[in-house]
Amino acid sequence: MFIENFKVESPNLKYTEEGIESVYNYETTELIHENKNGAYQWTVKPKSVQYQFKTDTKVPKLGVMLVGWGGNNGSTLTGGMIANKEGISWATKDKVQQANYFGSLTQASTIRVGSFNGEEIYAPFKSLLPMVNPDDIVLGGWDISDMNLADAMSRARVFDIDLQKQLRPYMESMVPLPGIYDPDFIAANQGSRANNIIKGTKKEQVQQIIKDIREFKEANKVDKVVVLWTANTERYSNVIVGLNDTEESLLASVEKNEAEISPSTLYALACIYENIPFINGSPQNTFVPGLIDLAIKHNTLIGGDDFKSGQTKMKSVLVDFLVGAGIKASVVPTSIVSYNHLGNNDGMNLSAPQTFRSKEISKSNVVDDMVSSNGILYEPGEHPDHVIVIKYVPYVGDSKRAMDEYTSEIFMGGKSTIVMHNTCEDSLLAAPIILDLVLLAELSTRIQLKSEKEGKFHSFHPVSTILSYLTKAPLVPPGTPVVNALSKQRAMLENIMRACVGLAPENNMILEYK
Ligand code: NAI
Ligand code: DG6
Repeated sequence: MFIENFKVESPNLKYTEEGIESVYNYETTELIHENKNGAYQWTVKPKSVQYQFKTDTKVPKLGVMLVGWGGNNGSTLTGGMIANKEGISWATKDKVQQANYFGSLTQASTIRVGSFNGEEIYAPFKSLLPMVNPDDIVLGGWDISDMNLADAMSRARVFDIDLQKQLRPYMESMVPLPGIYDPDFIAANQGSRANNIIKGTKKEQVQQIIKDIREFKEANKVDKVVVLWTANTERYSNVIVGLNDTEESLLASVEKNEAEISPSTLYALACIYENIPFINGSPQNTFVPGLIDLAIKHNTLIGGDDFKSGQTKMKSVLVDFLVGAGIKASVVPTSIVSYNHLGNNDGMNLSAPQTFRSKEISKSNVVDDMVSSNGILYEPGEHPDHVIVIKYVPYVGDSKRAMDEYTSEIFMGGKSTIVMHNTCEDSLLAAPIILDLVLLAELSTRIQLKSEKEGKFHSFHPVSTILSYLTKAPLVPPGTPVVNALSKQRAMLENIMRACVGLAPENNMILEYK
């Protein structure tokens, strides 16, 4: 059964003028590792740590600035949000279609709140904590192409034509601000659309981005801004001692106008100075070590990398299932081949070897945690063969074809091969993820926590791990384990939000019926 909303009543929870305060017992383990006569012995001790959470429930008026606003993702998200807000419906050859947010964790998924009269009760994910309503978001951003959002939507060829016609009047006046363009970081084939460019040195470009954010905030009277990179995939920046390896070297390099500082790093730098959350939806290493240092110092949220939209999402479910199924009647993936072809501008940009390499890296590392979790199936250091292929085929436009083959070893040396083929518009997968990223980033800046050992409340670590469900290569603070398995990523996010309202993690034990 589905309920729209609920209120938690608990001695561990207090509703105050400012928000919600909860006390939460974090049940975890302590591991002890001893070398006894040359053999390692592990001891696991249950451990309970008390945490307090404080969530500011005042939902701000939010501005979202997209880098690459006029791209397929940017124009699709913009059109989708307008269609939802205005309640637009349109005729397709099958039916009259209503706008929706399918694919968005926050807007279209549910959480289990308990059992009632033998029935499981579910509520919207977004009912857990107060979140910004997408209808109230003000969108803006930058693009190196000056095309207005209505024309950009037509160029993208994602929406049905009847919907495009209805959206056009809302989007014609939306024009991206000039962006930072450096042809060295993206494919040469992007040069022809770069007609909307911020001139000047790198330092001046950062100053211009800061000015743009301030003016956007002022003009739209928004309380907060989140910036998200959905621009072209860049090549990796070289990380070099003395160039960008520390905060000091990075800032000095910007002063010196060093060529190796990428546009995405410059946008992020501007955001960190302004204490504006910055999310990287592409695979490149925007967050060079010096930038991470700076974000930590300024306590500004950064999150990334690369939207986890389709093929990789599936992979982080399937490989988790395969490896989690164990030995005997189980399967062991020994090779994964992910091929895809697409014909949008993203595909064209990725046809250059340097930008493809960024994507290859983010698409390849996604099974590491699952593989290393099972020493019965894999020797230490052993990995499945994992090959990524991306081809640019203009004819298919945004409708990406993704083909995957998973070959596994099953019981007694048998082989099992699973083949998947997916056809769908890439931007329709990415747009709801962008929305989730900005909503969750904003929410997480309103949460404070402290453990029983800490005297003062503090925000989450600025390198935001709770966004990892939405990213292919989750950026984590130094020394933090990377979790790629989709169900674990979702559980982490949901359970942290439950803790904020004094609810225990979802344990799926259903003991009341045992
Ligand atoms: P797109 O090529 O249609 O849009 C990118 C936009 O960024 C273009 O309009 C371009 O002019 C603009 N741009 C390039 N460099 C810029 C800069 N320095 N400053 C401002 N604007 C700049 O690409 P699309 O399909 O929208 O994808 C965007 C990014 O998202 C790509 O990096 C892609 O790899 C990534 N991505 C997309 C996924 C999807 O499912 N659609 C999933 C995962 C990642
Ligand atoms: C080709 O792979 C283009 C890319 O931008 C992908 O569409 C994107 O990274 C999709 O990610 P996923 O989650 O489907 O692997």
